[in-house]
Amino acid sequence: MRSDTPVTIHLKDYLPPAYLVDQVDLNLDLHEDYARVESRLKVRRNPAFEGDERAFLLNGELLELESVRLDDAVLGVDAYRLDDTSLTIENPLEQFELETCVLIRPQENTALEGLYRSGGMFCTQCEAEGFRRITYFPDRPDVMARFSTTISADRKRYPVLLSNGNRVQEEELDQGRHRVRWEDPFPKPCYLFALVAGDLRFIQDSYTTISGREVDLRIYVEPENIEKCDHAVQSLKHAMAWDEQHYGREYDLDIYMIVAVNDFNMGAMENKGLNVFNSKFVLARPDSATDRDFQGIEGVIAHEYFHNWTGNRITCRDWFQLSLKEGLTVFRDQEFSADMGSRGVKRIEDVRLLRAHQFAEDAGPMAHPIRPDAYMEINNFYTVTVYEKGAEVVRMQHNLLGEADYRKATDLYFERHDGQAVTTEDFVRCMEDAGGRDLSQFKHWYSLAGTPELRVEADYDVAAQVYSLQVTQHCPDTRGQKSKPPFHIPLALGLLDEMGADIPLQLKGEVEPGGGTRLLELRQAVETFHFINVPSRPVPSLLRGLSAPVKIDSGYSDAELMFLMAHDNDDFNRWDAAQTLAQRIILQLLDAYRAGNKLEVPQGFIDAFHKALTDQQADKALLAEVLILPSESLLGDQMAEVDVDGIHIAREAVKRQLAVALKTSLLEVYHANTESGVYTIGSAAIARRSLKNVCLGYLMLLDEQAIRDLCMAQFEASHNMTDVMAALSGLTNTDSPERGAALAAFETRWRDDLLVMDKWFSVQALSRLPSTLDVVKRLMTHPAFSMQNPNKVRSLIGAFCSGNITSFHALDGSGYRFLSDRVLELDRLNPQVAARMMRIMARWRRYDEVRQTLMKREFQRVLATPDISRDLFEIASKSLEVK
Ligand code: B3K
Ligand code: ZN
Repeated sequence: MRSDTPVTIHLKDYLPPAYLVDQVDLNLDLHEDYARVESRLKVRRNPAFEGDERAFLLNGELLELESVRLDDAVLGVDAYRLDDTSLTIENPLEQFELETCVLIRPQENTALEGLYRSGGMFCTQCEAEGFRRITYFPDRPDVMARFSTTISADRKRYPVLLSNGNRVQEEELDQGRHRVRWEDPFPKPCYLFALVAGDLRFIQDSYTTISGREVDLRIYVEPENIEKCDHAVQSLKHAMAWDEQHYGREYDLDIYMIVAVNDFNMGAMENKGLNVFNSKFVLARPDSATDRDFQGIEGVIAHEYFHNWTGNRITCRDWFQLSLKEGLTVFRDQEFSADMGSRGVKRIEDVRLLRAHQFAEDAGPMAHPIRPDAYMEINNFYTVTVYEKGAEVVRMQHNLLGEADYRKATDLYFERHDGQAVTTEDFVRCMEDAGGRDLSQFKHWYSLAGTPELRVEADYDVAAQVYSLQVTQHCPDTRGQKSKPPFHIPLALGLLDEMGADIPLQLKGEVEPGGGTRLLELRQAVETFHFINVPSRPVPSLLRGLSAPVKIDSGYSDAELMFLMAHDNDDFNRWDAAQTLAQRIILQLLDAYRAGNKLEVPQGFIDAFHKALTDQQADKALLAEVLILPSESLLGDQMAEVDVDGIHIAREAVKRQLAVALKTSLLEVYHANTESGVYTIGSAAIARRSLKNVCLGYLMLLDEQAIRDLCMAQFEASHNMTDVMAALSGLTNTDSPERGAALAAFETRWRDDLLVMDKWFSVQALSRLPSTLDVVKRLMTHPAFSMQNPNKVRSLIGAFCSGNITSFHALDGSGYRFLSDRVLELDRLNPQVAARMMRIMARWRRYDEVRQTLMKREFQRVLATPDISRDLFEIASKSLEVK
């Protein structure tokens, strides 16, 4: 057990800082076994602070304090207070300069927070509270200061020394060392500080902003990766242009740098002028990266770039406001990606993620509003809720205001709050002011957790030609929040006539009909809408584009779903109808399986799939999405108690029967979309590859030698990683000689490429074959694996525990034991990653009693372990809390 319970921080206790810092001058001296950090702060009392507090508190962790000087006089030990997490200057003047000197040990930092080593380089990660591991500082985002950073290090080992802003000075020192000084003209919170030192190469490009300023763009990587940066730099230029066009935002420094590092806790970090990236989101070449990787890079590069305005120029007042920058920036990157590729597919992917992970989080013990009101460890709140639901909440405001007013509102936001640290309330106020709307009820979306549920009942009056929809909303109770008030929900819908065309919509009381899609605004628990002049009973297309992050029970018949699947002019809803139908069929088969009956897929469903597959006019990208059945975890979410094995059996049965029935068409579509000629990553080519590979996935279930040969041929002939991985993954699920041959060939070809080896680990961890856990354990001893590298942990252990549902949930509890063993091991090295892994079991109450007991036991064991981190404690204890 931990000897103490970590403190909970509450939003309601927020107080502005008692002191502000105007200027920070840092001096970092990097050595092989330590670094010395001198800091000089210009501090003044905050005029806006009204409390009595006179002390100046600086956070600091794992620092060895060497000296403190106040206005150039050395402070004796009785003039300040020091403990494990802070340094307090008791009663300073209204204005003063404080100098501290500390020693830190980047080489021993395996938590990858603060200053640490990754391979041969030094790098930093400060968000959320890593800066306090570099020096003493009021580490909170509402303290914004100007920074200068002077770095000195050995010239040979670390020829490249980088920090935020502009390089202003460089000099040679004795003993082969050199020194570089950087100045960042923009005040920023310390979480945006960054430093990199290493033997790096860079590719250089430039971008001319809309007002004609030239920006130097550089991507720094280890020498062997210099050929893999083109896509990243192109993506950056696209993002810069997009932000000028869509938000009127221009870049503000003369240089923009991105550095790729191998050891990184998350995707990337938006430090001012110096983004640090997980190399996974920078490096790509067609032979080493899949289409998804290319898209991921484009999206993450854009996301971090967009933060320059939404996050850096305007930042968060406190960490409860995290969604202010993350929700908004995710919405921005989603729209950017939609414009770069296929809008329909992008929305489908985003909604898949939202439903699979965010809805699940919202229904479990870790449920929290997008603006949480309490936390123990803020790193545990970089969640799908804050990010993805946060983006949905911005999207709803965008849709409620409409494009033009939304733009006015964001213009106002940038004008009103530039240079400030603000709250989500401030953001919504701009939406209200510019849009002329009252969003007070809408704000429940920020403060209440849980996924609202809509129930729709329709009635058609033939004589009056009136179609009525009664919509009931309800939000389930979540941790600490019961009986919630109704939400303000935008509900986009259309009504289809018997030909499948949209009926022009006219609500009772309106003089003229409007367009085919209408955004209704729900505000009450139960509301009825009457559409007039509806000539015959329509089929409603509800919640088009998922216009709100809610669940909906539309009461469709199978026939209506098939009709929508074939005719709805909303791409998203066509896909959604297919998903709902597939889900229904799989759950029906599951019932049959439990009742001991034969598992038979209804012919109507097979016909609907056949029709979709052979439709010559079909959009290939969308078709590929339609053919992917709902995931096992999503199906589990629909059940009162998750039936792990039953779901797997029913879903596989549907897939196999589709493959048998549609074999000829699947093969035709496969061949018709097999590329000949030059590889490109344009949308059309991506669509062809994904359609072809979905077909291959079905065909491989047939367990036929001819198909395996086809798959092996694709594996061997392909020059692009998308096709290679699709083939490898198909083969890895078979118990065949080709399996071993392909895995071995892949390993030989890629053993020196860290990122590609991640794929090799994952594909094996996800294999459907029995005894996969043993394989995973063996792979942990592979030379390319390391517990200290988060990408490796995620691609092997994470993939197995969260993606290999049947093996992980094995009834002997071996999967659970494996996870908690790894979590405890990791917690000593990297608490952030350990806590994230532990979340995989957070929804243990959803399973049968046997599994519940086994999982609960693991949580208890984790909690009983001495000195677990605050990160892990919070997840484990909240997961166990009585509901
Ligand atoms: N802002 C960072 C995430 C920091 C996570 C700290 N635990 C990346 C991003 O969202 O852009
Ligand atoms: Zn972000």
